[in-house]
Amino acid sequence: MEPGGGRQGTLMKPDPEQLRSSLAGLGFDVVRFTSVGGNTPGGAAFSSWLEQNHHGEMGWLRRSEAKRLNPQLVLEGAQSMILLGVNYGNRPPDDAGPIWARYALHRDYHDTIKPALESAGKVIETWGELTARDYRYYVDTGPVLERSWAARAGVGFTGKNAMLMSRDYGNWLFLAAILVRCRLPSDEPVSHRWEDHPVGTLCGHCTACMDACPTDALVSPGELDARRCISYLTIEHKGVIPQEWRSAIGDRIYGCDICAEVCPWNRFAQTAKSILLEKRNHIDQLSLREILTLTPESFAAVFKGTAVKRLKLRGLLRNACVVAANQGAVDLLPELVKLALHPEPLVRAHAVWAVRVLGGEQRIESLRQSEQERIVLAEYEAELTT
Ligand code: B12
Ligand code: SF4
Ligand code: SF4
Repeated sequence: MEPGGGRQGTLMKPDPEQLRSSLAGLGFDVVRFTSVGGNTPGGAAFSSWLEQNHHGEMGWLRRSEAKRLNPQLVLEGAQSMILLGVNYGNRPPDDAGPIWARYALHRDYHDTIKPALESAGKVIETWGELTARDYRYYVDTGPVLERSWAARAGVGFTGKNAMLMSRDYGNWLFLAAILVRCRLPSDEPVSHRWEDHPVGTLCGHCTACMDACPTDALVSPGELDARRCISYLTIEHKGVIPQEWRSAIGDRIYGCDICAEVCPWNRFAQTAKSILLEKRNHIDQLSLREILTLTPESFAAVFKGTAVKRLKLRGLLRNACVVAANQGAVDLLPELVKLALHPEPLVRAHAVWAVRVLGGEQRIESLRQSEQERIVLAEYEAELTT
């Protein structure tokens, strides 16, 4: 029997273009196909990245290494992968307040793209006379090297900033992948040199992203040390932000798009229009004072349905304290002093640091006597380097 179950095995289905247009009709801006045969693109780079501990505390990436390197462990009998893109970026950040990653200004893409993938599954079933066991879809959180497969499928090319860069949409593209147990004709990659030169195929001599990164996290073209990356430090990293990176975080309260924003390829990016996006622009209207005074209730109400909710209030307050210190916001000292009494040690630690950076040390001196938590005491004692 064919891997993947008999009849539907290796047969090329009648009209792949019909499938492509039906999937585009669900709101996907890009629909590309590639074969999953041969070497897994980016596989060696991924293993070497893990070897160097560039993933930091994201242990789930290491745990899923075997699957990421072999789609057959994800869906036995898979023959093709459908790579989908949803264009989301067209709004420069509002310079006045704290800066949010652009993707955070929409309803959580995991929540909006998943139902569309579910519908895509139904389309695939009808189109190919397949069953739900013949495909598997993911957006972001699955064990699939989405950017590398997307490069092979010609969604775009890999920039020196490690982003998947589309000619039509720049890097403002969410990616999703569907593994299928049927053969689809492979679309061409952006450049035939892709296999030899996976990174920076169309970057030329430009190094704008590497030069602009405030923490030098792009340690070589296309290679990012997550432990230094502001996106990792403000979202994925759950503990105390190491002091050495705090000032480089600047105004970035959640995620970072600096290496994306400076990329000249984004000049050609079209305006986002997918029905899968729901703007939540009000988030970037919040002042730092409003953020520093959020309660569990107001946090839940404001960030409901956004990716930020997963950071939790303590993570957001941690980041807000860092931004307040970086902005020299002495007018926010009263709010920060209150946070030095917050029930979460993580918040107290960053509040203590911010108060000290802003010159308000004597205002929290009395709190120090009753402090028991090691991570907070360390902030009272630390030598300030900013
Ligand atoms: C872990 C992760 C992170 C980590 C690590 C990022 C990284 N660069 O590795 C952190 C938290 C830092 C992060 C940050 C961001 N992320 Co992220 N992240 C992921 C996740 C879950 C896995 C990525 C991964 O496996 N990284 C390991 C590296 C080695 O693999 P890679 O970057 O995917 O693949 C590269 C290498 O294989 C390389 N490569 C291939 N061959 C070779 C050969 C050589 C010699 C070299 C050097 C490299 C190389 O090219 C590939 C593309 O860069 C993916 C979703 C997924 N399932 O893939 C989303 C994903 C990559 N993230 C995404 C986004 C949007 C972001 C942010 C923009 C969010 C933000 N605004 O804060 C930033 C961008 C930072 C950046 N410049 O990469 C999108 C990217 C979309 C796109 N157009 O590229 C993805 C695909 C999620 C999605 N479904 O849309 N992310
Ligand atoms: S997201 Fe920000 S910190 Fe991370 S590599 Fe890009 S510019 Fe550097
Ligand atoms: S900024 Fe320049 S080097 Fe970086 S990805 Fe864009 S074109 Fe490539």
